Amino acid sequence: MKDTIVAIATPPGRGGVGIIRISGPEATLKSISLELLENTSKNPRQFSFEPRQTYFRRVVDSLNRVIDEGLVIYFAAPSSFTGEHILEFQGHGGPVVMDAVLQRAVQLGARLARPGEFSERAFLNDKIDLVQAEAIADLIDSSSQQAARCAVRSLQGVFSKKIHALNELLILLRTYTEASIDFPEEEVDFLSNSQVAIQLTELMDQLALIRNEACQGSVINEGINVVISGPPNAGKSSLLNYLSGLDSAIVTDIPGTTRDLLREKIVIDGLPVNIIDTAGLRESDEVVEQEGIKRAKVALEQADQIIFVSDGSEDNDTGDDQRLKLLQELAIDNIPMIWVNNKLDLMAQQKPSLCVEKKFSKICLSVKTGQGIELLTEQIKKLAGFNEVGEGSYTARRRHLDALDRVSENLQDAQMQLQSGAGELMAEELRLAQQALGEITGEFSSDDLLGSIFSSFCIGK
Ligand SMILES: Nc1nc2c(ncn2[C@@H]2O[C@H](COP(=O)(O)OP(=O)(O)O)[C@@H](O)[C@H]2O)c(=O)[nH]1
Ligand SMILES: [Mg+2]
Repeated sequence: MKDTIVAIATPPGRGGVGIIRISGPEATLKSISLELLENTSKNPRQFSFEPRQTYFRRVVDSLNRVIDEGLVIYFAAPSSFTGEHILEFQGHGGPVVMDAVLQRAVQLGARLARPGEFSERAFLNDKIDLVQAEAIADLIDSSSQQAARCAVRSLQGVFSKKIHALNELLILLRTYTEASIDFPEEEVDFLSNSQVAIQLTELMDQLALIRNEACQGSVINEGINVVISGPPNAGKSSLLNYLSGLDSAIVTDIPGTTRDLLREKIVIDGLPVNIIDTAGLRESDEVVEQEGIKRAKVALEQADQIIFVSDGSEDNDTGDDQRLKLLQELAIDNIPMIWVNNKLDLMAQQKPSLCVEKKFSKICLSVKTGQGIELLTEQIKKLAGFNEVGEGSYTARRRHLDALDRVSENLQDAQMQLQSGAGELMAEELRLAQQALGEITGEFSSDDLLGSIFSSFCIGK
């Protein structure tokens, strides 16, 4: 039998109301509640709460001294969030009083819940699937209105439904394929049946569509990492400060001011962006600066986009070749790059401009006056493939994209096997595809995966 868990569900600190949640098997939950709450009924050993009704009760300690008073709500299994019996106590939201109620529940036999354990139980009891469980955490963590709206839609099952529809198509194809392998005497020669090829193509088209939507969803949910790099004194830290609207980075005219990586989270029209400012790249004998440059290079490799900032006012035109050379040294395959030619206010030609080249786009702007900054933010959105969030959008995670990519690989291999007439090998690829698809909703999932997902949740959820 499972144990009974308890946690404070409201955030730490002072608040008007604090909520304690207890979930577990009927017998233990009831016995804990009987001791925890002051008894008011005529028959003191009777658990008398009707499900989903509110009751005003006092929480008492072992000597019957009142710890707190508030509302009690009981949810009977399976009609509760976890699918188990749940008792919620809404008391006063002070850290000391909440902790006292929590400790009393533990004293009576409940165990402190691990982070995400309520959601994990909801998942294990089939109340929600894994995508929905993740959406709960994403909703709580969402950094913009758009992200929150998308997370709610995932929570309501919009994403899961699409995965299920894909799974249905896959099952149909597998049933047919496996049947013709298992019953060769029926002589259903499925390999030469063009219907199979058509179904497979349809499946791959659907998958590509969902992959695209999920990609948007993951960008909205997890944001992108934009790393600012370039030579010293170009205005990198000034750019971080400007974009974040904060004075986080130290700005001086002394080259080599920034050493540590500085991170700020901003939201550009609903797109969450982690901006990382780095030490200017140059040869240096100084140990601290060398370490800063080393860290800058590591950050660059993990970037989703790189902003290369240069001082465009330095030797105006002749300097451009040198700057371009530095940019090319910095470029990393498959990471989009924006060249910000800064200090437009000091240049002869003072109009902001955007010029899209094959390997990068070049924007002339001034961080000091703010001229041309919107060209940069627009370009960041564009490179992230970020469109306005539509009514059907939902959040996804990188984990889901990885799984969808594996499904796609399996289907491509299946197509190849089909073309070369290897029925059994095709069937095996389809099986693997279904398994990868099942990892998304949690139908097939290892304990390690579940552990890593739920442990990142907050306590009490
Ligand atoms: N005139 C002008 N000066 C700027 C501009 N952006 C930054 N600066 C100045 O350039 C110097 C170096 O800036 P900083 O942000 O520390 O550069 P970093 O070394 O690349 O981080 C500072 O004195 C800034 O005030 C700009 O657009 N125009
Ligand atoms: Mg700096």
